[in-house]
Amino acid sequence: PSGVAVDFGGTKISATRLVNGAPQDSLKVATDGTASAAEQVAAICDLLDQLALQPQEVVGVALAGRVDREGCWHALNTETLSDVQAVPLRAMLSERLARPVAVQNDAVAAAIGEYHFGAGQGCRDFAFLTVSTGVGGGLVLDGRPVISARGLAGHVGFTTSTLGDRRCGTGRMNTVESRASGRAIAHYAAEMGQDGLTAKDVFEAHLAGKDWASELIATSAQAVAELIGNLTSLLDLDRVAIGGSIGMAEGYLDQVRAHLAAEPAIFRPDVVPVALRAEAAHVGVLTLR
Ligand code: ADP
Ligand code: BMX
Repeated sequence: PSGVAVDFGGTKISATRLVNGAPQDSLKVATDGTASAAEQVAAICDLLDQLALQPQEVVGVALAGRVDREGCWHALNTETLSDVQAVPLRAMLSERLARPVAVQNDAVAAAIGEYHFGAGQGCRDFAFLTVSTGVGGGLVLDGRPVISARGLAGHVGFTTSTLGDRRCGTGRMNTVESRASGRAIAHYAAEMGQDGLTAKDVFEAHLAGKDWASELIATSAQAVAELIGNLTSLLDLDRVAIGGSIGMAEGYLDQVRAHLAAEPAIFRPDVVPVALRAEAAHVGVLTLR
């Protein structure tokens, strides 16, 4: 696909111009989770302005949070985005940019991108999981993306985990996200007395051989493996691709596979790395339209 795509995550917002799937210009800024809805929309427009849209250029925006059938954007985890509720993003962007704009959840978009151009090619029942600020998911079943009217379908990070012991920022108890996400890793690190660290810092400490950090990363990977077993039981997946900065970090996928190996064979799909890396959601949101 070609066009300009935005990927609005809980930690960073990226914008890329793709020409026949190849990234050309690229920009990235940090997300301000406490900014007002108007400021979040302004941040998206600012990146698009910097990329100087051509008159006929296609635009797509993938975002953390659910996107409903009307193109309205709502955060589920309000610790990640505190002021994003019922933001009529598709209408606002279409008017401002004077063209139709595709708007979709980031993990759903990435699932579509991977299914057509990446690690999901050639399979029928596919899931993409992102282990990043949150734990997101997108499903392609029998070759069709699963997209619901309220935009909640695919939010597999909000199913529960046997490893859970607290609430996540949606208010739901014991979710996979509450245990496995970047926010969760930072939370449990602070609880262990390692204050002010990001999940990236914890991951680096793990790679440097710190046991407390390795324990947190292993628990995250175990929760993700349990999630994959649960999803396979429910949906009979052929393959699961894992992305996000934690999901793509060194050795993480192997840890997920190692935990999954404890499951009976029928609950073990192929688990593979995201092929389009950080471009998966960009590619997917431009494939949607
Ligand atoms: P977003 O959630 O904005 O889509 P990412 O996929 O980069 O963005 O995920 C952000 C989370 O990943 C944060 O918790 C951050 O601390 C963590 N992170 C970023 N880079 C790395 C890395 N190289 N290794 C491990 N964790 C990382
Ligand atoms: C959360 C949720 C999902 C999102 C996922 C990954 C919010 C703000 N986000 O589960 O909609 O797809 O995180 O998002 O409710 P990321 O921020 O980790 O990229």
